[in-house]
Amino acid sequence: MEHFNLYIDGKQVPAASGRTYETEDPYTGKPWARVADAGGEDVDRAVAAARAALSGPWGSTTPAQRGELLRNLAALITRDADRLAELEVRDGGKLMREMSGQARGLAAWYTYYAGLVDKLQGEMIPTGKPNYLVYTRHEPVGVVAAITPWNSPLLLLTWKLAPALAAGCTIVVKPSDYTPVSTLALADLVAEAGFPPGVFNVITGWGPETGQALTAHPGVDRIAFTGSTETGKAVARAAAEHVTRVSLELGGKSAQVVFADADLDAAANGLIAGVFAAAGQTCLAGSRLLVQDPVAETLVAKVVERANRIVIGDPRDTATEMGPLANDRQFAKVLEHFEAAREQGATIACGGEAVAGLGGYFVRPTVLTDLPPGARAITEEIFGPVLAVSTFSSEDEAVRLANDTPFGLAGSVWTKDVHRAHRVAARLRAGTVWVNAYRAVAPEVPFGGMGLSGIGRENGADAIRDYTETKAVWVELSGETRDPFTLG
Ligand code: TXE
Repeated sequence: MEHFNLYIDGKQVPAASGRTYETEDPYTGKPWARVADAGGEDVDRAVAAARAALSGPWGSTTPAQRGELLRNLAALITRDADRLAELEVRDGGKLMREMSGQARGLAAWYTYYAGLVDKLQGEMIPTGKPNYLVYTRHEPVGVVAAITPWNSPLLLLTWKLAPALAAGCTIVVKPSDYTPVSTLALADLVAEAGFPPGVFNVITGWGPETGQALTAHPGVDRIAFTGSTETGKAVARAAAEHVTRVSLELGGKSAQVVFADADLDAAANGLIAGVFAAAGQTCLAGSRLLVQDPVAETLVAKVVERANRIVIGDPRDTATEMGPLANDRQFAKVLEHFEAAREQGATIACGGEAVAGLGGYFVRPTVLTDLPPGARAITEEIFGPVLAVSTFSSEDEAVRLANDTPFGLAGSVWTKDVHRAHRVAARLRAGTVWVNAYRAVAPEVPFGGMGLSGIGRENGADAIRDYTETKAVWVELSGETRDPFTLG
């Protein structure tokens, strides 16, 4: 059993209460690490350290210096990518073949924001008042509370951390209770990169206790959350108390819309990537297939054939294509959805059951057809390897079905008709639409959702501004005294 402390003000420290809890390896279903269980006192300490760092040496770093620190961090992440990936696989059951690439890919976010940091310029604003010089400054918003989920802990943290550090903020992270360890390992690299103590702090513990205490803390200036829609609402309510700025990256029920003229082999591959990669445990999972009638049978047959060949097993084995679900709760939730689909009269084209004999939290890749409208598999985020199939006859019907959800995170259009591709991409109510592709993300490209999928966009050039406050400075030029009872 390995032991991990909190990381506050540049030091590893136990929880003030001395409490700890165990995290499980979802492949074995057995505990492998013991981590500190932070309480209110620890949250106070971490927020105080982050506040103090704002007015320490970090507060007076130049953009170029912050850029250099971010580049140092990128290099260290690349150096230690295998170890970071190993920790994520151990804690969350994700595939080594995906996570080693993902861990290496993180560096691109830090170098991208390192390149942007000295372009964060204010502007001089010409107004109708000639006796004023007016300009804006983009100042760091302050202390950022980052709450992250278990499905891609370091990637989803990086989407917050890289722009926040570039902007000059300090951070307190509360990783998911299920997968805290890789974030603690990152803290060592942040220190080694040369960021001063207090700039990056990690508190581990349970959502409704540690997470709630952090989001409700009056010393937090900005909350960046990724997780479920229900918890996102609780976070938004906590943020409202102190009118704290908040971004929410929440769930999804994204549709992959396949027209009859599409390359069906490419579409089948995109469907597999969209819903079976990471065992469907991604916010952007393409969990609904909307397929045009004439090709429905052929396409479903292709997906089922490939789904039945997916290699399930040890996530550390590079031959494995699908590992276990990340935790016992997720396992129970997916099995419950299999039952619901059966009760609602779905045809289980493949899967629909746990994998016997492997231990851990394994389920089979599942394709559901003949679902009645409004079936739970069509409306609810399952967060597992479950594809719900519906058919359509016209473009209008496809768009109506795709948008018939309160979520709006992502979606795709598969067609060879360039006119239709752009037309439908414009009509889908989602923050990301892929055309003849799925599951591509990049530091330069904004990502986020509409409706119940969230508020705000991560990534892209604007994300750095999202961690600043814009200040307008008015400088009176004439030196004369004005009438105090007129505005402007
Ligand atoms: O998520 P939670 P859970 C969805 C997915 C999954 C479901 C439940 O459908 O089945 O959510 O997963 C912290 N105040 N997604 O329960 O609760 C918690 O400790 C402050 C989609 O793991 O949203 C963790 O760090 N924080 C998703 C983080 O919130 C609180 C990714 C997310 O946990 C808190 C994960 C509170 N009151 C799950 N309660 C996506 N969009 O990618 C919990 N937390």
